[in-house]
Amino acid sequence: MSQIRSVYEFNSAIVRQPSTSVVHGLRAHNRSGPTYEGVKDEHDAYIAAMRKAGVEVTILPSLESFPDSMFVEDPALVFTGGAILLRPGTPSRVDETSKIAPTLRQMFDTVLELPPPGQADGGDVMYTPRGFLIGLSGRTDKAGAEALFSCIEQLGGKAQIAETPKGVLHFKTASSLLDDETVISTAALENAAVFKGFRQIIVPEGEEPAANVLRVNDIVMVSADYPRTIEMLEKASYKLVPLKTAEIEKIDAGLSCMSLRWYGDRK
Ligand code: CIR
Repeated sequence: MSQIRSVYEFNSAIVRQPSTSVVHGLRAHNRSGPTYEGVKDEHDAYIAAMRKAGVEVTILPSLESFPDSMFVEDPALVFTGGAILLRPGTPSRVDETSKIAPTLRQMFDTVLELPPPGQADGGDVMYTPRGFLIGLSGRTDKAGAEALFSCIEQLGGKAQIAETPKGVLHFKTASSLLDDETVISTAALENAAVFKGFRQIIVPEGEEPAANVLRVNDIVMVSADYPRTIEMLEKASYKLVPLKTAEIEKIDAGLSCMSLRWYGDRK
């Protein structure tokens, strides 16, 4: 196995094409859904940005019966040491795991299955140099978080359990890793115990969805729709790649949700 330099160094990613049913994707608020064409454009630009950042992208075919299946981050967790098949915390997404499992079994030597009971979504899991942070949320319950904790330990990793702010879909909807010492988050996570010791950048009020950025190698993918956050990150000298997210945000998604990323020797 090659020596990995940081938790955001990636050479491989899996994405899934959006299905036309994405217009019916889950959303917490009763607002109108995205257009298929709009989502597809955002997804295409995301894949192009990943490739430009030096990542080999495997594109899986769309799954019409699963409107949210393009958000491959949720049914599994991957890292250099292996993959873990999760149990998404909402009924319409549970079977996405069995759809992605064969691909992961092909690509990873070690694939664990989250033991029952409990549920956990990958959107609640942040990979940091100090280990994984697993946020409890409406999708990840205590039993799921504890089961995931032991799977991570079995694969030689470390984990800590965190709280997701009320009313927020996932832990990473409200926070992301920017570099080895720095996280970006909404004000609701400003004093979170799990971020003690990290430098924290807080997104301006009114730009909360901008907290879901995606660090990939030397770049940070950021939503193009939040100029004050972009300005803050530029001042902090991050190399930004702004990407449109207005359509996927209509179904509560952000940049991290659209891929599974890892560094490893390709099989
Ligand atoms: C859902 O509610 O499951 C999708 N509409 C959005 C999933 C976003 N995933 C993520 O943040 N990891």
